[in-house]
Parts: sequence; structure tokens; C-alpha cells
Amino acid sequence: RQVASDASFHSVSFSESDHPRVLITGGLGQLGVGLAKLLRKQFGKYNVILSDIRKPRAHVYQSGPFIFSDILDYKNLCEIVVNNRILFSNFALLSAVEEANVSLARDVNITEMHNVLDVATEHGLRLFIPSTIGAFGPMSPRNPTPDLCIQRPRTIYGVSKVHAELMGEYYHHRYGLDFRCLRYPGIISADSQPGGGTTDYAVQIFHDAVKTGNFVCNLRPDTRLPMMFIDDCLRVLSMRTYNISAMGFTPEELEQEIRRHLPDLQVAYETDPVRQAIADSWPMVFDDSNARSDWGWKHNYGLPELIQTMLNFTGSNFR
Ligand code: AKB
Repeated sequence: RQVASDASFHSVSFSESDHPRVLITGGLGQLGVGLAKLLRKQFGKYNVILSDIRKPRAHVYQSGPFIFSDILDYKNLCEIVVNNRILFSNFALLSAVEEANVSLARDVNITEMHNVLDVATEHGLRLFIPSTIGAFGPMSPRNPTPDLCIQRPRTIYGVSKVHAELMGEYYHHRYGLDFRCLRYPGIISADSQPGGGTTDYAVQIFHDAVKTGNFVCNLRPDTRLPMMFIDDCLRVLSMRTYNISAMGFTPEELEQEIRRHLPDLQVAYETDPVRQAIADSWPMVFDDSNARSDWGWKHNYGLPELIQTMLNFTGSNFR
């Protein structure tokens, strides 16, 4: 059975199976490739389709089906999903990049999300949309931030995420759409490059610490934000709108911990006003007690485990 008429699929014919079929849109962002790997282990290689509007690196083609899909194109999206029972949607743009291009952010995170909601409802698919600490704003309680509280973010990123959360919940109540959403903290991953987020410093510092020993941080040293290692993030995906968290630290605390392993590390602080204003409006401590008690969410990576894993990975890549 062919999923789409895309050229990259011509040699692939999919066997019928009881496994759900998953489409990961915006799949070349921070979560997509890792998520595809995990879901393919569970559902089989050809039941998980990665899609994006960019050309991936060779290993992505090798690891399973990849197709071009522009989800602003409603007909194209319908064509792709008619053979899938589950739609997983994953938006690729991050906070700082979105503030720099509001109309692109609106297209990707709002218009495209409407397409995804309509297609999912029309075809009876199950829909997961990831949200973030960015869905909160300066009027939200920051320490801790519970699941339900005033949100009112001041970034287009946050506004579009609150819009997605509310639209998903509305479609669930109105049309019975099986919609789920988790709000993630800053995600730290070793094998994908930072992509324009406010929490990206906590990834870049490992690369620079290992490569040159010098790092310039674009947030103030005392900026506390909730964080999570990618493996915990991917593990939790199977579970409607919950906060989830793992650890929290400031740039200064992260710097001190890394220096215990790399004593020569030098960090300079050159605050970027856009990122700093965003970070100052986000939760400092994310209350995920409902996720922990309702469905047993538990993280595996605290700060020491994160540092060890990141240094092992970045070190083995650079040395
Ligand atoms: C960003 O910094 O934009 C993201 C996020 C926390 O949503 N990593």
C-alpha cells in the first residue's frame, strides 16, 4: 500500500498491519528524528513517516520513510493522511526565531495547525500537538507554574501555542477529536543543533565547552528555566494538556557543573534582549505534579546525568 505518490516512496510498498500509522510533520525540528526512531521500534519502520519542507541528511532517508509535505497545503495533507490512523504533528519553529518573523510564525503555528485539526477531525485521526513553557507569560505564576492558571504570553510563539491548546480542547469537546498535548520545558539534545530557541544556550554550552573551552551566553547568569533531557521528552509522548518537567537551572549553575568536568571552561555573558525578555516571562519552576500523580510521569535525567551524557556525546564527536 502506497502512502503518497511522492517519488521517494516508489520502491516502498507497505504491508497491512494492526499497528497505528504515524505522520510526523515538521519532522526535521528538534524532536522529529528522535521520535521517529522511538516510534519505529514500537510500530515498525514503515508505519512511521517523517515529513518536512526541507531536504534531510542522508541518514534520515536511510532510517525510514521521509516525504516532502507542506502542511499549509490542505489538499496535500489530506492526500498523505488518508492512509494513516494516527497523526502526530510537531511544529519546528522556536521562540526567538518566531519573534524575528511573526508572519512566518503565524503561517506555521496557526494556519498550519488549523489544517491539521481539520484533517484530523475529518479523517478520525488521533492528534498530538506539543506545547511548551512558552505558552505562559509575565502574568503567570512563575514559581511554581501549575497546569491551569492565567497564561497571556507576549510572544507570537506563546500566543500560537495557547491557541493550539485551546483549539485542540475545543475540537475534542465539540467534535470528539482525540487530542493530546504536553507542555515541555527546554529540551536538551546531543545530536540535533540548537534552532533559534531561548533555552538553546543549554545545548550550545556543551558543544563550545568541549570544542574551544569558551562560551558566550545570551541569557543573564541567574535566569532559571525548567529543562529536560531529550530521552525523557521522547519517552513521555504516549500520554490532553499537562505540564511536564525534569530539572531546572540557571546558566551560572550549569556553567559551574560543567566546570567540574572541564575546569578550563570560560563563559562570558552577553545578554540578548529578545531572549532575555522571553525567558523572564517564562516559568522558573514547572509544576508537573498532576502528570506525576495522574499517569505516573517520572524523569530519568537530573542535572548530573544530563551533564555526563552530554559531555560523553559531544566529547566523542569532537575528540
Ligand atoms: C525555545 O526556547 O523556544 C524552546 C521552548 C522552551 O519552547 N526550547
